Amino acid sequence: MSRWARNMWLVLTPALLVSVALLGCSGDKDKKRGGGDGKKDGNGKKDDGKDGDQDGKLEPVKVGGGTISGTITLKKGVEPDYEELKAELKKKIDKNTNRNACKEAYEQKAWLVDKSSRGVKNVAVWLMPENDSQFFDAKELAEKKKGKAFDPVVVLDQPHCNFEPRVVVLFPAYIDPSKPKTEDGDPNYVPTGQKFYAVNPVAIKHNTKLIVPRGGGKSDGRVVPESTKANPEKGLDLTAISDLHPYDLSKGPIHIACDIHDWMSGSAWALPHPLAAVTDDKGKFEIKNVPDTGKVRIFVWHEGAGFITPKNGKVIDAKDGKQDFTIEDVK
Ligand SMILES: [Cu+2]
Repeated sequence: MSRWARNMWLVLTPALLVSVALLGCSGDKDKKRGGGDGKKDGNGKKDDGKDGDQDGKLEPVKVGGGTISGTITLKKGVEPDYEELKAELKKKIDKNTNRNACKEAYEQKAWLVDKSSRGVKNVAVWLMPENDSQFFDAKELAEKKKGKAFDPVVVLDQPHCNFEPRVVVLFPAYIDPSKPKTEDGDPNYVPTGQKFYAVNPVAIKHNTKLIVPRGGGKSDGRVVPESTKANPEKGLDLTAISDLHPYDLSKGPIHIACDIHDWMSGSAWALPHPLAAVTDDKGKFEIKNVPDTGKVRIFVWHEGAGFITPKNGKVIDAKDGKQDFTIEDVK
């Protein structure tokens, strides 16, 4: 660099810095004008819609006394490849050192379809408020002021090298209605104290592993001490180990697996409220404490079909208490 160029640079640098600083100021001003401040100064109706969401405000939605129930069925003529599912399972089990103890796991459990009604078992169904900027105020349900809204102890048993239940909906935390967001802008979750125990009643080893989607806690896997449904606290408290909390459910479920038996598979959904259910062996579900008015979104998911509703849910009237869905296709 010549001396002239160096001198010019020395002169220009402060000038450049000043203009960058000025640009920065006006940029900030624009941001404020288009963002949250606009709402307060009455600067037009445009601002209280989408910009409000960008501000990340969370509005509580009251839960109520409504019930939504229904049946999830598999479309007539659509059949999972049961033979292939069984063959895959058998291949994995036969290779395993515990093959004799795990023989009862030969029976596939991914698709449990009732022969006469075609109702599908183990479909997870849950509700969410109409908009992402809202949350169900589940504080009273968590504190059991409104009857038993959820199971404080959920047990994941594995008596035959299979998880029982195979699909669970959990309620590890609710959003604090008095302060829905943390200083960092994340939902302000309050733990419900719900336990999610893995137990192992048999002599063979299982290491129960949770693979948790981003934002829902940490993935972990460890050997389950000998324990039964009757004394689940001797097993593993998976909620505590993985620090489970609600997350963006469009990412899919928490996958439950076992490193020792690679066919073992289960799914868990961690929700910020208990307005959720898993279908029984006739494909039936029931969700209580549904808001008395307004709209909600319903979500339906099966491990062999994925989301039956759109990933963002289907908007329904909260009073529309009957919700049946048909699984049109298998993965
Ligand atoms: Cu296992």
